[in-house]
Amino acid sequence: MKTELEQFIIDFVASTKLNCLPEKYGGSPVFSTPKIGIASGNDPIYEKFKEVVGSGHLTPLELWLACKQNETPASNLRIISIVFPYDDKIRKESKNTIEIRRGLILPQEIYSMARNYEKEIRQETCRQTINFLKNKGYRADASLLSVDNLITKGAFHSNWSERHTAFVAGLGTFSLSDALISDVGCNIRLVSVITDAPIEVTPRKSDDPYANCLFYAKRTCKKCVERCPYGCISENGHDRMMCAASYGRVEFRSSRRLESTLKPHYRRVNGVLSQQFPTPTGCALCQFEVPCMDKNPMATE
Ligand code: B12
Ligand code: SF4
Ligand code: SF4
Repeated sequence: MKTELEQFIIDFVASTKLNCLPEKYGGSPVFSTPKIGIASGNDPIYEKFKEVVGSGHLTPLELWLACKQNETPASNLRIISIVFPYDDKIRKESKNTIEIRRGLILPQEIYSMARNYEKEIRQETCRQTINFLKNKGYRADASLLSVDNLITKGAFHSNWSERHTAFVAGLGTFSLSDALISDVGCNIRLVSVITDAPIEVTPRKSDDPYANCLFYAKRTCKKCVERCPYGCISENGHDRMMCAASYGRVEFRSSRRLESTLKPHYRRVNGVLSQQFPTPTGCALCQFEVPCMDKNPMATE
C-alpha cells in the first residue's frame, strides 16, 4: 500500500490548482515532488520527545485519541510523514536577499508568496490522504487539521512536532540551523497523517539526530550561520527565541508589501484558534544558498 499511497500523494500535488503561484510570479508550482516515510505508533523514541520537545508533546496514541478516534494498541498506528520540497524556481530566485533598510533583510517575494500559499496545499493533501485511507476501510486524521496547537508557556513548542515525526519516519535529521535536512534538502515543509492502516514502516538510516549536517558530522560548513542576517545561528545552534523575534519583524514587513495578495492563516495557540498576525510569509534566509538547501550533503560523503 505504501507505493500506491506515495503515488496518490505525488499525483495529487502535481495536479492540484492549489499548487500554483499567482500569475505575477509565473504561475509555477510551489512544491515539487513530495516524499513520504512511515513511522510506527509504538516507536519508543516518541516517549523521549516529551523531554526533547516539551511535556505537552503527544505520543501517537495520545494524538489518535485527541483526534477522537477509538482506543487501539499503539502498535496498530502508523504516521505518514510527508516532505514537500519547494520548487527549484523558488529556490533559485531566493538566493539573493532584499535589504529594505539597514538591518532589515527580507526574502524574495516569490518565497514569501510560496510560504503563504503552501499551507492550503498541505491541508488539502492531508484531507485527500485521509479519504484515500478511509476508502480502503481504515481510519485516519491529521494533527494539522484537528489538534494542532502551539504551546507558548514554558518550553515554546507544538503539541505535535512535524520534524520529530519526519525523523522517526527516516526522512531526515536535524542540523545546526535546526532545520530538518531530508534527501531533498532542508528548504521544505512537512505534514503528517495518523492512521490504523497497516503500512510498512520505513527504517531509519541512523538514530543520530544530526547525521545529515556537515557541521555536526565533519565540523565544516556553517554556511547557515553566515546566511542568517540576524545572528540567530552560531556554533552553539539555533536560538529559537531570537529567531521568532527577528522572523516576526521580517513577516511584518513582507506581509505589508504583499498584503492584498495574501491568504489569511488561522492557528490554535494555547488552545485558542485565531487568525495569525502578521499573515505568514516566512523567513528561511538560512535555507537558501547553503549546501543542504536541496539535498542531504552527507549522502555523497
Ligand atoms: C514553533 C515553530 C517555529 C519557531 C521555533 C522553531 C524551533 N526550532 O522550534 C520559530 C518561529 C522560530 C520557527 C521558525 C521557522 N520555522 Co518553524 N515551526 C514551528 C512549529 C510550529 C513547532 C516546532 C516545535 O515544536 N519546536 C520545538 C523544538 C524543541 O524543536 P526543535 O528545536 O526543532 O528540536 C530540537 C531538539 O528536539 C533537538 N534534540 C535534542 N535531543 C534530541 C534527541 C532526538 C532523538 C531528536 C530526534 C532530537 C533531539 O533537536 C532539535 C533540533 O536541534 C513547527 C510545526 C510543527 N508542528 O512541527 C514549524 C516548523 C518547524 N517550522 C518550519 C519552518 C520552515 C520554519 C522557518 C524556515 C520559517 C519559514 N517558514 O519561513 C523558520 C526556520 C527556523 C529554524 N532555523 O528552525 C518547518 C520545518 C522545516 C524544516 N526543514 O525543518 C516546520 C516543521 C513547519 C512545517 N509544517 O513545515 N518555527
Ligand atoms: S548549512 Fe551546513 S552547517 Fe548549516 S545546517 Fe546546512 S549542512 Fe549544517
Ligand atoms: S528563519 Fe530567518 S531569523 Fe530565523 S534563523 Fe533562519 S534566517 Fe535567521
